[in-house]
Amino acid sequence: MTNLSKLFVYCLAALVGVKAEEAHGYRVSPIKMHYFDAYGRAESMRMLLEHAGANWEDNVLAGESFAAFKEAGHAEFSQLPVLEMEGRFYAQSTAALRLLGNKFGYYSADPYQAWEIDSMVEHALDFQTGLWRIKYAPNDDAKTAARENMFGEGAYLHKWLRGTEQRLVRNGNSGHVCGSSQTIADFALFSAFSSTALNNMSDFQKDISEHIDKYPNVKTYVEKQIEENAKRMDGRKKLAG
Ligand SMILES: N[C@@H](CCC(=O)N[C@@H](CS)C(=O)NCC(=O)O)C(=O)O
Repeated sequence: MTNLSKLFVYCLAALVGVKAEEAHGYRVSPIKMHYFDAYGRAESMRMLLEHAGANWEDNVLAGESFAAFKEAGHAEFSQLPVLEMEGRFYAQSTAALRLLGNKFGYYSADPYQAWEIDSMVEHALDFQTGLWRIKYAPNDDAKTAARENMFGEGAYLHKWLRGTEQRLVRNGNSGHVCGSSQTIADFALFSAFSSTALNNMSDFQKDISEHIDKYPNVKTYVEKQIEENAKRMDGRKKLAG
């Protein structure tokens, strides 16, 4: 075979390959996480995508780029995060996390198991909402009151950690909070710890980490999840929260 014929055969094979890949959906654009430069409401999804080995990337928005993103109609409720996948834009972080869970095998078709998972996702969000109330309090008095509600004697943090501990015990302290494998509940729960207690740039690190030792199952869970999410933990940008 001459060099020219070899080149022709090579090009033909490459073209057929590309067409086959397109037909089977392999050559799709990366999944995009559109969010601000923060862990916030996007971190559980980023952890899932990294754990799944998905082809994904961050698109960090702020000011003008956020305005342009909204102007383009990509943020259905004018807020972030927005997950972009296969040409569609998905708002509402919990619903988008569940979508990823379904797509990548971190959710359950069983309604009772799904409740176990969803209830922990909400539990994790309650915790983060309490912290955001402190962080974004409109004035010093409101901040002090929100801090007291969260970290005061017998306040919400203690209820929250106790509830987390009990659920982990009920699940057999398997390193996962629901069942015996990683679910969106783990990404939601661990991302809450990773953004705060494990984050030396967080305003709340000390307030939270000093209490974790009182809950041995929570402590073990966090250690196991650090290993489970090592790829994300090692590779991610350091942010305050
Ligand atoms: N329920 C929504 C809440 C989204 C939300 O509050 N996003 C905030 C950032 S965490 C936001 O976009 N703030 C900017 C704005 O409202 O203009 C979700 O979970 O996605």
